[in-house]
Amino acid sequence: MTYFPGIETIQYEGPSSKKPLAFKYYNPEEVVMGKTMKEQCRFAMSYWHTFTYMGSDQFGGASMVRPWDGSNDSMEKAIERVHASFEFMEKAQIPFFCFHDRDIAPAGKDLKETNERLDIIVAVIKEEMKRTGIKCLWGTTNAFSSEIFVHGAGTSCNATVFAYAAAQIKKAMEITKDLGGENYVFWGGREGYETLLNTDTALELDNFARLLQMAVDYAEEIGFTGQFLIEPKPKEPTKHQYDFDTATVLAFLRKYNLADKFKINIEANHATLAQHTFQHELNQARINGVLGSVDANQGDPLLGWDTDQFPTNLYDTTLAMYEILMAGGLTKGGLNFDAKVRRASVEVDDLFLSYIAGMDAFAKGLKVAAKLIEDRVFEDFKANRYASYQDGIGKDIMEKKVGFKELEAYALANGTTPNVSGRQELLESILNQYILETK
Ligand code: XUL
Ligand code: CO
Repeated sequence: MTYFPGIETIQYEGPSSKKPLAFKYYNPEEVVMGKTMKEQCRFAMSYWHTFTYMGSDQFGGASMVRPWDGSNDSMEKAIERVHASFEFMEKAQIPFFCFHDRDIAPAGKDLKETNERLDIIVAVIKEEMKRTGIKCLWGTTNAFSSEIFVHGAGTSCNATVFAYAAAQIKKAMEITKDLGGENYVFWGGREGYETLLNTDTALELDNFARLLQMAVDYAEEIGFTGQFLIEPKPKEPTKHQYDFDTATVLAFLRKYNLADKFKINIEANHATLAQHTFQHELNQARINGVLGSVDANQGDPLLGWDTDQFPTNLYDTTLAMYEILMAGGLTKGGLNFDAKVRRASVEVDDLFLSYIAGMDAFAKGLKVAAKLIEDRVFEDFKANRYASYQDGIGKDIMEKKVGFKELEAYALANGTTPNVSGRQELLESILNQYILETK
């Protein structure tokens, strides 16, 4: 049985290839900065957008008919999806996948049946992982779609819903461990509020921290060694999400003594919803030592919501890979395409074409970023820009040898030296040159 007849494994053909179903820049075995592109990029497929999304949007229902969704039995359909998804990943050369519990198996009549269904599907996934060598980058819980989470999950005003969310996370952690998942993600789907008129933010945040501490304790108990990640997002579905951005999440983790247990999963479209650039969020995670993983996608500057488009903007992929390489690489993380084809891209091969577009854009970004770093383009410029802290009064400031009184005496005696140009436009044109010239 094949779900993608006529599509062979996607091969690297190089930048001059005109074949749509071929990689132009992603050459898995090519070495860039000491590792193969496959090792550097650690691409992952998002199970939900790729195998459960049918093209619906805020204004209309499904627009796609998928060959693996033929059965009327929801469990049979779930099993077919597993087979289709592994055939897809094999053919698209995607080495990892990410999933929510509810993506892989339909909910049953109660939690017990739901968990039994998960066990059945996990067994099928494990067989396919063994057959193909494809791995699990991360698992997570969908504690936002069900109507029981109208007030949130860990931040619900309803303690029985808190308990249910905890039970769901417990099971999702167990199956993620069973599948060898390298990380476990918390995206606070409805952990936020619509109005402060009915919300006890102090209690909700304390409870959210309690939930995360329980996850940490349970991981220790069952020997789950994957990295915990929090995925910030400022809004949507709630008006204000508690995990607004990296800086907010860091302040939260530090307040509740969870900072050494969690890293951040940065999503490009979430960064821009927070009025940051993708690079800003990656940079803040990097300088704080918490860059865990990446949800690779892009938003649309003219739309105010999370459009989850496949990433094709080379400036963004270059500057993202720059931050990632400067952080020492992805280590346990990966580039998960938390992205979906457009509603009108209704054909099955659009899935391949969109992943190829994203993988090529990041592969090119990786090569450009590596060259920029090798040539120390920004590093040397920055070293020179901040040189005044290398000696004299600057060095005294850095070494905490002076306070206000000494600095006042210095300013009275010396004034300031003239400022020199920040050369922004020069640097932007050098970046263009590297993007255009890097082969
Ligand atoms: C939602 C989002 C999620 C998380 C996992 O915007 O990005 O799919 O990545 O729950
Ligand atoms: Co995401």
